[in-house]
Amino acid sequence: MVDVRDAAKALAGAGRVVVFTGAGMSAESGVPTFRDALTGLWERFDAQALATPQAFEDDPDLVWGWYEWRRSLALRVAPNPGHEAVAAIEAHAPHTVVITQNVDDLHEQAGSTAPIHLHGSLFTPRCATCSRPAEPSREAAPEEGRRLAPPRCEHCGGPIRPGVVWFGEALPAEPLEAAVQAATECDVLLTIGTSGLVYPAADIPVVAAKFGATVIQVNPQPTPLDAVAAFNLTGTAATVLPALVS
Ligand code: BV8
Ligand code: ZN
Repeated sequence: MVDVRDAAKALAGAGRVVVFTGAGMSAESGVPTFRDALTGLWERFDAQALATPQAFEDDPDLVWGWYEWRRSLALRVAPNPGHEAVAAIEAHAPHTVVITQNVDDLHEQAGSTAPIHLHGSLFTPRCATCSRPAEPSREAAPEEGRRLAPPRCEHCGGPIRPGVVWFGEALPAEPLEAAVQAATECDVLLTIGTSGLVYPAADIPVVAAKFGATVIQVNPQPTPLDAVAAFNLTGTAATVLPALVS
């Protein structure tokens, strides 16, 4: 594991670090990814087909039920040693910026102070009509794949939707700007557990490399980001990351 030692040296010597994470970061906590463990509902429905405004319009109960099942799962799981290693990196290098594509709160639970959520969160529902923030529902979550009618907005009666960014929706401007800014300024960018296929998020490691950062990738499979990574550490978040920070 010479690479891990050299990557750990590059990381330890970095002034500004960006940690960029995808679904693989939460896999060892028991949260299925989009492309690997296509379990249950995701066998019958392509996650991409469900994560769209069209799907919510066509079948709000199916989409709301799917997200409420995912939220109930996110509430039951715990951060894994990979999330803890990311929080340790932040403690060691105060100028660390964590950017995540994930909609769970496992980085926060592990102690990351203010991760940038490029694709929103399961915990910030809002009205699909007037955009007013809504309280997360107290209704019992459905089992995987069951329909559940979304609650209605107290203010305008519109349907409540998950606070995530769907395919075809623009990313929130502020988080995206902050993420790109951090990518242009960092010395090292760690990309962990992302297939690097969804844009514009997938551009973040590419921007960092273009601005001279050393990119370290942690992933069990090759991805398009192999091309910009100076270190490609083959392995999982919960096993490789603690070795990077020990
Ligand atoms: C937009 C929230 C425009 C919802 C998600 C070019 C430029 C801009 C846009 C596009 C473009 N080309 C195409 C587009 C459209 C589209 C897109 O990128 N499509 C792809 C499929 C080609 N992009 C969009 O629609 C974006 N919006 O561009 O809007 C616009 C502009 C102005 C005005 C109006 C519109 C919005 C995209 C956001 C979609 N929302 N999530 C939800 O969660 O339900 S995306 C979702 O999928 C995730 O957030 C993540 O981003 C993506 C999945 O990727 P990963 O996180 O990488 O996960 P994945 O399962 O794919 O891979 C897991 C990896 O982990 C694997 O490599 C695996 O090997 C590894 N792994 C497994 N186990 C482990 C592990 N690694 C480590 N440890 C382990 N244990
Ligand atoms: Zn409303």
